[in-house]
Amino acid sequence: MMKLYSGDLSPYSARVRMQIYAKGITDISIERPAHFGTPGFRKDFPIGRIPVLDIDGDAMPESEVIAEYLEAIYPEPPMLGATPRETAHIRTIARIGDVYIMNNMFMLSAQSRAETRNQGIIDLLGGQVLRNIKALDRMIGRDGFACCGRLTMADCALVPGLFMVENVLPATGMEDPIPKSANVAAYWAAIQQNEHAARTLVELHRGLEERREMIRNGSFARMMAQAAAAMAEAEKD
Ligand SMILES: N[C@@H](CCC(=O)N[C@@H](CS)C(=O)NCC(=O)O)C(=O)O
Repeated sequence: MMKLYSGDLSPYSARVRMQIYAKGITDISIERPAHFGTPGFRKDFPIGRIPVLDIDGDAMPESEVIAEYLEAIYPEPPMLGATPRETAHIRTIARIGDVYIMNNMFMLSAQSRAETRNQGIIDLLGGQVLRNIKALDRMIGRDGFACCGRLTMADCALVPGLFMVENVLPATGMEDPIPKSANVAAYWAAIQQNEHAARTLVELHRGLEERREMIRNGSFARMMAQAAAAMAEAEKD
């Protein structure tokens, strides 16, 4: 049985989970790796990030690569296009979700802690998010889906990206740009009604609540300090 190493709050993992739900795939178990964030995890998986798809011990990293692989081996229902042009369009919007929104939001997420905030990082990465939401506003579908009038891999990448924009960007002191981008706002309201998006969003919100509680009770800072010390020790070898 294949395993997806995943975490509730990981937007990249959420992208793959949403695709798994939308395809009705039931023979992939989804689990949080117990040693995630430790030197052992990096030893097993050189990139050291989730998601990872474990295919009988053969580890495949990178959400986009996993998504394309799953599309190839579970082609129904199709989440790419009916024509090469449609597929290119879906991949373009998915890249906006991944490269232009999620990547910047993931790097920004550490800036939500006021004590260690660096305004230069917020201005740089947050500025990119604002620019990219404006671009998305001109490109996004107007019928409740990212494109092509049905759920595609583009929606799977946008849903976790927009979740991060709505829920994490304000914690860095920046205003959420979604309400001011009419087409993105309409899409965001509509896609949250989709059952697969809604299920993924419940998990993302659960992960965010857990993380915020860990920040409040100090266990997140302790965990990060332990992880940094263990990594430094492992790198001496
Ligand atoms: N480009 C990667 C990014 C994956 C990624 O950054 N995952 C985060 C969780 S959302 C992670 O594992 N971070 C651990 C770390 O930065 O050490 C993908 O698309 O899968």
